[in-house]
Amino acid sequence: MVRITSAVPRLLTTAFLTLAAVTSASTITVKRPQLIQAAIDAAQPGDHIVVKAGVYDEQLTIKTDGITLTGQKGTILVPPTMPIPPAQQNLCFNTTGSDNIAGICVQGTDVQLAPFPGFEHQKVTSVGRRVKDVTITGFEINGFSGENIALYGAENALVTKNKIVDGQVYGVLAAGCINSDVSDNKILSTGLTPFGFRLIGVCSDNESGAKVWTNDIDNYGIAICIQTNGADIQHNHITNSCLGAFVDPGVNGAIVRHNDIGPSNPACATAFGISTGIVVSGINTEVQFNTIVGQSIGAAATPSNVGVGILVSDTPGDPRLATGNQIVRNTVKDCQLDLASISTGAGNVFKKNKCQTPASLCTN
Ligand SMILES: *[C@@H]1O[C@H](CO)[C@@H](O)[C@H](O)[C@H]1NC(C)=O
Ligand SMILES: CC(=O)N[C@H]1CO[C@H](CO)[C@@H](O)[C@@H]1O
Repeated sequence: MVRITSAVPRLLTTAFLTLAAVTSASTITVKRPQLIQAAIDAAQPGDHIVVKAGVYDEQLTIKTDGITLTGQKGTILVPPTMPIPPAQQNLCFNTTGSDNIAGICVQGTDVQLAPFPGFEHQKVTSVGRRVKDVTITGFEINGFSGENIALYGAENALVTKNKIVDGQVYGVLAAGCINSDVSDNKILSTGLTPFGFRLIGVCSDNESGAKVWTNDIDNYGIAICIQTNGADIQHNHITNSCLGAFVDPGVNGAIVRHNDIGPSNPACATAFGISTGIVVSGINTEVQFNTIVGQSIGAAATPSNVGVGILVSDTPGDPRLATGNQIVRNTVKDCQLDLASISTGAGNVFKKNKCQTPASLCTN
């Protein structure tokens, strides 16, 4: 008896809080030929926008906190057929050069960008206010010229259970964000373009907090680029890439664990010139329990350029050396060279890896 009576007020409180939440946030349904952007513009913080199946040719911009954007099964976002007029260009326009556009741009307020460096993306130099708690789920997003999804100055953004196809430069990019989470997505490129590989599957160039878990990434030049201190990159399944995961110079304390990488795409030999499961150019990276197979650039291999399973490497011309990286308990097989270090940095450790070549790095 005592336990039941004490439980009642708690249940009532829970019910009351649930009702309060329901009345302050509403669900907005979008159905062709309505525009998704119109629903986003009308939404209040915390609203849930549910998009019914259909093909929507729009570029989307989300600036409101707490928006959950859900695509029901069969909801496909493709680029608008007309060029985006300047008045409708969002912050993500041209962040990858070439007047490229993003499919979904989640953008903070007063986000300042560095100039386009000529490759990859414009970096964030400061953010006035981050847009918080935006979730994107259930969509197929297909064929945008820049990023299929770009998060610029977001906090606690979640990109999950989407099918992200043929983003020309990025499948998903998070830049200047805090706690971005890109998990459980299928991110793929359907083939080479006249320019070679589509560039990057997922990149986290955050201020802090970057989680990239359990994605399937196929056929990108670089599957995952890691540019956030402490980034958490786990349980991803990567196939047909030329670089599976790349930890950039200066990035401190990234965790790269339990990823399954390989084999590389045979086209890497000519279209990319390199094939490596994991490149570690950062500091204090934990590379553990990954399985990497079949990194090869075929007959074009030379002693200084072969397919490598895990490579610790400084970046030529960059003074930030790779130091303190731990390459431990990985399984690497069928690569031209399973492990390699060409870094002059101190404290890089190869330990307890299951592999064959070279014996000097594999036997300790
Ligand atoms: C897009 O970016 C490129 C490279 O920074 C620049 O040359 C070009 O003028 C930009 N385009 C527009 C419309 O601003
Ligand atoms: C690794 C890292 O922190 N990269 C960038 C994240 O974003 C901030 C700005 O918001 C940059 O200053 C960092 O260089």
